[in-house]
Amino acid sequence: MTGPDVGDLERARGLLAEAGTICVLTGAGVSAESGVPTFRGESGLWKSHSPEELATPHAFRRDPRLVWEWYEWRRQKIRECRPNPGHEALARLALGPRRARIVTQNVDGLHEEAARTAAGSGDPSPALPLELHGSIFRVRCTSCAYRVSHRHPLQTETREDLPRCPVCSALLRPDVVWFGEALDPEILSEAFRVAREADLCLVAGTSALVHPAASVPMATVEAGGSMVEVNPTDTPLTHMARVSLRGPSGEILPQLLDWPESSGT
Ligand code: BV8
Ligand code: ZN
Repeated sequence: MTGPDVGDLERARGLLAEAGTICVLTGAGVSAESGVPTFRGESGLWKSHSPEELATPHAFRRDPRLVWEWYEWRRQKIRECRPNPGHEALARLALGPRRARIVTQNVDGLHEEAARTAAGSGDPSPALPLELHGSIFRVRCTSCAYRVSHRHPLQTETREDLPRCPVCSALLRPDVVWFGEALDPEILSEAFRVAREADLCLVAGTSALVHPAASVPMATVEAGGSMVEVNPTDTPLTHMARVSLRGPSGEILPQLLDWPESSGT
């Protein structure tokens, strides 16, 4: 994978340097270099499983054991993954002097881990992402309001193994947003507010196929801002981007963000 065009990198750095506020939208591609499988593309998760079959309320109603088996398989893979230099560069940007918010479609928790590491004993909250699609390491009750962080391994061999709510004993489910489910309205409106107020939307590692997430960067452009994209391939957003940097985000984001002018230092 060759690196981005140097001229494009310079132009992107210039756009970052002059941006007062920055909105970042990330997708599964930002976690690819950490070893977390993406959804689409060559080694994508959807290659062996169709999203309709697993990431829908209907699938869970029909076969909760199969859906939990798939999520626990992903949780197991993600537990072994660490943030990569792309997550770390974004955390430094969001903790730095610039006003930058991270909005993510990812459910893997790697932005949060990078934020806590970058913050050290400081406050990580400016770099904690808005998680549009929830978290694979949180579960919630299918019947009452019970919701809790949940990282340890789950047995999924039989239906009796599946986790149940300690309050009402209904089945617990992964606290992620499935296809056909509404996103959390407060998180979604906050994400669009951040995008509208941003001078620049930095879009990294997303195929921009899933809505309403893929519409977030459009809100920046429609409000008069600009867009910079980081992705090895073209996406439906490429035509709206001032610059589209072709390459892996783990390499490009540090080159783009750890640059004196663009980080505002
Ligand atoms: C809703 C669950 C309404 C958690 C996910 C027709 C047209 C438009 C929309 C629709 C439509 N039909 C149906 C819809 C709506 C549907 C949708 O958008 N479908 C799409 C597929 C057409 N959306 C929904 O259902 C949403 N809800 O609309 O509700 C509603 C309203 C009110 C009341 C009731 C209902 C819910 C969407 C959320 C679905 N949940 N995941 C989980 O299991 O993980 S989506 C899933 O895809 C993930 O969350 C992921 O975040 C998301 C997007 O994928 P990407 O992150 O972009 O990843 P992908 O693999 O696709 O691409 C990776 C990219 O990285 C590629 O571009 C690749 O080139 C790049 N890359 C690879 N390596 C690198 C890299 N980039 C940088 N560096 C690298 N090294
Ligand atoms: Zn309950």
